[in-house]
Amino acid sequence: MTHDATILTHLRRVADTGVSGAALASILGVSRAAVWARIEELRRLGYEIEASPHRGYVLRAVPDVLHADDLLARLGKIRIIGRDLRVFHETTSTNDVIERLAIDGVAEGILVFAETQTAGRGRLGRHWISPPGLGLWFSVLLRPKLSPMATTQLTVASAVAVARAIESQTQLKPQIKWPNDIILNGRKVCGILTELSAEMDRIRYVTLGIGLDVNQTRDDLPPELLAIATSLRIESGRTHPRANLALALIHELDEVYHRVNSGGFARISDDWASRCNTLGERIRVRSGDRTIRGTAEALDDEGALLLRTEHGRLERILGGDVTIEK
Ligand code: BT5
Repeated sequence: MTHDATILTHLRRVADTGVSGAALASILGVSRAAVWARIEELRRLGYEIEASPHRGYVLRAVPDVLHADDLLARLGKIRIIGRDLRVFHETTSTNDVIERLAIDGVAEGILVFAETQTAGRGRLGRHWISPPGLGLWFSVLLRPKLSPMATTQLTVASAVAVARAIESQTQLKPQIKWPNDIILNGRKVCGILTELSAEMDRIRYVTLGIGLDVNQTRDDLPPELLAIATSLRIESGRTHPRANLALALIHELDEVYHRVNSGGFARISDDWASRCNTLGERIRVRSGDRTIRGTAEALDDEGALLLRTEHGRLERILGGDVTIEK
């Protein structure tokens, strides 16, 4: 654990009682002046740390920033996702950063957050709007033991994980629109971008990118998103500490990833079905330059959508843009 994370962990533990500079210095094995310098740095990041002659240091408020060491220190037990974690102030796209780490041979499970992205992307090169400090824009490196055909399982499982985390942290009830949207009140609050590097029968790595709109107000949304997008704040009427959400997301993602890797996709897909707003509906799917209409019947064991066409044929769809037809 880094010095900052150790200091924050102790400040949280002692709460109002406070901890002296001398005690922190002895815990860290550094001088009191060195402790003071770290406290100053944490204050600069927005942590409100009071210093009183009687009680020592007391943590009064934490800022809504993502601090890699603090997140790691608070994470607790995980299997793979969250083994390592980095936070960028700004990057092009967190998927780009993960790709570079993957090519360098970094082990799976590392997460990269960015406070803002200058070239955040959706599928088919679409732009993903990622304003500073208002959302969770992050990617995870995965090296799953799946066939390339089963990558859709990861998107579906991640959507379930995101929905579970939103529900536990906000009490909102998100729905999932196949394959990669999380919806609140008919508007998109989160998108998932799964990018694959594979050989014929083997996945080299998967970059799982997730964008969750957290604390935007309607005024923060650009005009082109007003009708289609929302945020947790808009839907719940309050702001949400992003660090808590990030920790819940990591735990849920780690859990579903373990299940997918150990052949437990069927259980996840049951949960998916109960949260899905697409199943049973008449839908239109655009996939490449093809548009198919029919009723969304089920998900198969690779995560593909089974669509019953007007002619009674069952089509298996691996990806595309879904519109629900009224
Ligand atoms: C997605 O694409 O929904 C996948 C989005 C993945 C974003 C994450 S952020 C971290 C990581 N790094 C990246 O560069 N990307 C991932 P798609 O289904 O193609 O939807 C894209 C469409 O969503 C756009 O064309 C807009 O209409 C809309 N959109 C853009 N920004 C949005 C936002 N912040 N919230 C809701 N909708 C948005």
